[in-house]
Amino acid sequence: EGPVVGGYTDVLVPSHLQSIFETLLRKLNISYKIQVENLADEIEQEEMSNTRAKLKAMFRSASRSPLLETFARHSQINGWISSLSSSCSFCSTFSIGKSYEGRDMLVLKMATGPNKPVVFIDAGIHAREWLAPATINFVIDQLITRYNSGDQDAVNLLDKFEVQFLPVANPDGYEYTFQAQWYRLWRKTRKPYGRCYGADPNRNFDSQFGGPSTSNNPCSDLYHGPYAFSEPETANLRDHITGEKRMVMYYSTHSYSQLWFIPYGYTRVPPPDNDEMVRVATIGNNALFRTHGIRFELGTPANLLYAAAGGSYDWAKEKAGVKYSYTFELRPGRNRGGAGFIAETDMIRPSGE
Ligand code: 0X9
Ligand code: ZN
Repeated sequence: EGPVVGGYTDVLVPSHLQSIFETLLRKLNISYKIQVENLADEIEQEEMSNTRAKLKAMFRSASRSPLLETFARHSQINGWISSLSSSCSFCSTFSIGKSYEGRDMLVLKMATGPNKPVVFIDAGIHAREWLAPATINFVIDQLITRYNSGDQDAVNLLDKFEVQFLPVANPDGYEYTFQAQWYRLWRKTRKPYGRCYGADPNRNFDSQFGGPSTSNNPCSDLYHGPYAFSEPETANLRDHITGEKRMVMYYSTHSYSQLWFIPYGYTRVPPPDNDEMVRVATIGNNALFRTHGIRFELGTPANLLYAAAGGSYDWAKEKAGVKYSYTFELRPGRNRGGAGFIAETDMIRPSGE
C-alpha cells in the first residue's frame, strides 16, 4: 500500500536520475515541487548546526546539561539520564535490556509517589529521526525544572502519573547514523540478515505482522524481520510494556510531517473506543496549537499517510491493552520546504515546547 491517493509524497532521487525522473513525472502529469536541491548540503548544515549548538552549550550555566538542544550520542544520553537521579529526587533509571550490539536501553522514570498509572514515551525507534530523541530529552529537562519550580501543569502531571522516557529505542541504528554522512538516513536496527542489515522495528511488532507497508526482503527499509520480535530492541520493549501492569498511555515519537496518529495503523477500521481516542488526542492537539500555533493533522496512518502493519503503538493497544496509544510525527510539516528527517538544532526547543 502506497501513500494516500491525492496526498503528497516525498521522494529522494539520486542526482544522476533527476532529469529522467522529472521527465517521467511530467509525462504522467504528476505535479511536483523540488523541496531540497541537494540533501547532502542539508546534512552538512545539520552537522554544522550541531557543532555550533554543542559549543554554545559548553558556555551555558553548569546546571543545564550540554546535550540539551543538540543531537547527542547515545552514550551521552545514557550518561545524562543516569546522572539525573542525583539532582532530581523523583527520578530513577533502569535498563529494559540490551540492543543487538550490546547497548543498554535506559529508561528514565519520574515517580513522585508509588502505584501511579504509568505513561510510557519512546523516541528513536527509527534511527534517522534525530529530532525525536532530542525533543524527548528537552521534555525531560523541562518537566524536572518546571516541577521543581512549582509549575502547575508539571505538578498536576507528575502528581497523577508516573512518566517513563526511553529517548533512544533503536540505539544501534541511531549510532550508525552518526558514523558517516552517508549513513545519516539509516532507519532500521543493525542485526545482520545475509548481505543486508536490520529490520524495521516499527514493522517488527506482533500486530498484523507482515501486513501492509512491510517487506520480506532483508535489504528493504521496510523489512519486517524473520518473525515478530526478532529484534532484541522490540523484544525488550514488549517485555517492558507487558510487565508494566499500570501502563495506561504509550506515546511513540517519530519524525516527520506533524501528524498525530490514532489507532490502528494497519487498517481503516477504527477501534471501538475511537471517540475517546480522538477526544483525548484533540485536547493534546489544542494545547499544542496554543503553544506554537501549529495543529498536527490528527487521524489514522491509512487516512493521513499509509497503512502499515507491525507497529509498536498498535501492538501496545491491541495486545498489551494500553488504552491511550498514539504515535507522533514531529517537525517539519509536510510540503513546507523542510528537509524531512534532516533537522537543525534550533528545531529542538519549539518541538519540545
Ligand atoms: O512508517 C512508519 O513506521 C511511520 N512513519 S515514519 O516516517 N516515522 O517511518 C508511521 C507509523 C504509523 N504507525 C503504524 N502504521 N503502525
Ligand atoms: Zn519513524
